[in-house]
Amino acid sequence: MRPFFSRIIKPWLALTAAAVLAGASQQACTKESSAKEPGAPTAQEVGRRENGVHVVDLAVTEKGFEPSPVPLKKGEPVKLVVTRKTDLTCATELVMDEYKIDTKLPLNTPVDITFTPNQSGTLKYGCAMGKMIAGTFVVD
Ligand SMILES: [Cu+2]
Repeated sequence: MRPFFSRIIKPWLALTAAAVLAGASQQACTKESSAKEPGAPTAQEVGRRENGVHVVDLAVTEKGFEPSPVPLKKGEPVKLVVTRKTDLTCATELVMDEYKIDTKLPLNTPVDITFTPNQSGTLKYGCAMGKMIAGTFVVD
C-alpha cells in the first residue's frame, strides 16, 4: 500500500492541485483580459448620457471600486458619481494622477468628479496610498 500511495496517489494529488491552481489563476486572468480586449462585442457600456456627458456611477465597497474596468470614449466628457459605501478600507479618496484628480470621498455621500479623457489606453485610479486599492478606465 505504501509504495502504491507514494508512486501513484501522491503524484496524482500534486497534479490535481496544480490543475486546480492553474484553473483558478487562469480564470482571474481571463476576466481581466477579456474586459480589456478592444472592440470585443461583449465590452459592455457602463453609465448613461446626460447632455453629452457620460455619467458613471461608481461605488467604493469592501471589494474596491465598482464597477471596474469601465470603458470610456476619448474626448467625451465624463462625470463620475462616486459613493463610498464602506468604512472598512483605506479607499477614502480617489486619486488619478493623469487628470490631477485627488478627491475626498465622505462616507455614503455621492461626489461628482469630472474630466475628459484625452488619450486612449488604460487609466488607473485608486486610493491615496499608491493606488493599492484601484480601478481602471479603458479609453477608446
Ligand atoms: Cu490604500
